[in-house]
Amino acid sequence: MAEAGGGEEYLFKIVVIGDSAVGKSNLLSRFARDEFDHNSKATIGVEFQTQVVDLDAHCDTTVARMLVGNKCDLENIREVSVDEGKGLAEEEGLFFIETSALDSTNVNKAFEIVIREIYDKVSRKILNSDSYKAELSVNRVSLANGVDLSKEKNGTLSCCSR
Ligand SMILES: Nc1nc2c(ncn2[C@@H]2O[C@H](COP(=O)(O)OP(=O)(O)OP(=O)(O)O)[C@@H](O)[C@H]2O)c(=O)[nH]1
Ligand SMILES: [Mg+2]
Repeated sequence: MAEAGGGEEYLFKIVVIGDSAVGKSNLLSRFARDEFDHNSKATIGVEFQTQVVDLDAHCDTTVARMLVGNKCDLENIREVSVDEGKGLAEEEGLFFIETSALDSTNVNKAFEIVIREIYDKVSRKILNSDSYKAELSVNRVSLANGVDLSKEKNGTLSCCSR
């Protein structure tokens, strides 16, 4: 977690899987580069794209799963209703969202929900970890052992100031 531009940097890996031609590559390219390809070729193997995202808020497993219904711009030839999609997602315990890589509907939102969920889970895990708790109690001991506690009131010495 390096400091960059005043914030912390995390690396999240997102795997997009689904039937052929549902729009996985275009969802990624819309998110990472704001590009859409009407004639995109079938992906052979795996493709990688990266994007930097700002998280402005804090966030037991460190995996988040989401069911994405892409091509929601094609309302006139819709085969799966929103309710059907939601129902399936609920059964599987997944977030659900409909997107369009073509007109950009919900593309950023879909990725942001997944990233935020992972971030929340990681943060909770760290806060609950024994090593983090141990570190807190060590700090408390050292504060009680002779450090000028008045500094703590000024906010220059506290467990949360790091
Ligand atoms: N109307 C519409 N077309 C889309 C959308 N997303 C992708 N497409 C089109 O659907 C076709 C397949 O898109 P891809 O992104 O290549 O699909 P894919 O899931 O990566 O396919 P594979 O690599 O074969 O697994 C292309 O012709 C895209 O232009 C969308 O949101 N709306
Ligand atoms: Mg593809």
